[in-house]
Amino acid sequence: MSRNVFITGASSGIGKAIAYAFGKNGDDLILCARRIGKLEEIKADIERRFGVNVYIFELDVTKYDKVSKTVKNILRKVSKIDILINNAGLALGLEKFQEYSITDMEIMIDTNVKGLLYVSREIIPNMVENNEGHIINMGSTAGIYAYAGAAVYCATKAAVKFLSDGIRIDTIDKNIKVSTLQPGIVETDFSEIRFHGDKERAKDVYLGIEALKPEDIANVALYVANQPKHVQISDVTIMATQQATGFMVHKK
Ligand code: 8X3
Repeated sequence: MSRNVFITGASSGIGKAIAYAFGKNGDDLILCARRIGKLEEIKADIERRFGVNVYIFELDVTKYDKVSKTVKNILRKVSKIDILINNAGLALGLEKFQEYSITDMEIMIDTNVKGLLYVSREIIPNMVENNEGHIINMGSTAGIYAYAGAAVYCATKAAVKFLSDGIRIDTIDKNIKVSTLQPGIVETDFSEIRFHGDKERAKDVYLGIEALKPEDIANVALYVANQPKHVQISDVTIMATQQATGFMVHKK
């Protein structure tokens, strides 16, 4: 049966791959991102390929008022959200903590932590009302293992893991599943964004390693979402074969 799947950060990378995977699976999609132009292209392509309904909304998850209004608007169109995939997130910078840009730190916290909780706080009451739902949060190996130059990014991803666990406890009697996916190195525009558009520096990150692809994470998200009603996958860590821990990578 087709489900309504709400995905944040759906215009590129892992979020976009997840949209395609669930669309192919026959689910209807509610896609949010800041770049509405990209979402328009994705909507047209997914609807044409898979014949599902795709609703798109311009959304900056860091703005609570906008999140609240947009979710109300969405719930007028589709009365029920079955699955929420909190994927929007980013890393900015890779410097020693004592030299870090305060703005970069704040943007990471606003997006990865506050954005996730704003969206969840607005959507979970709908799941509670329906007495079912599934929240899939995008954590990271960075939330398990801290690494140099990434104190704040790692802290935001550790926060994602604990928000998942806390929400799972608070919704235990409502048939709501909560899962955290913790990917390692995935080749997307992640590093280009982290290095403020420095393509050369971004390319170096993926040299000598067969990194994960966004589709690898999307497959896992779909697997997690397609379990029987009584099965809840709480956490999944996904790494490239050449990655042993968060900071231990074997480069050829
Ligand atoms: C992304 C994983 O190792 O590039 O969340 O920080 S890593």
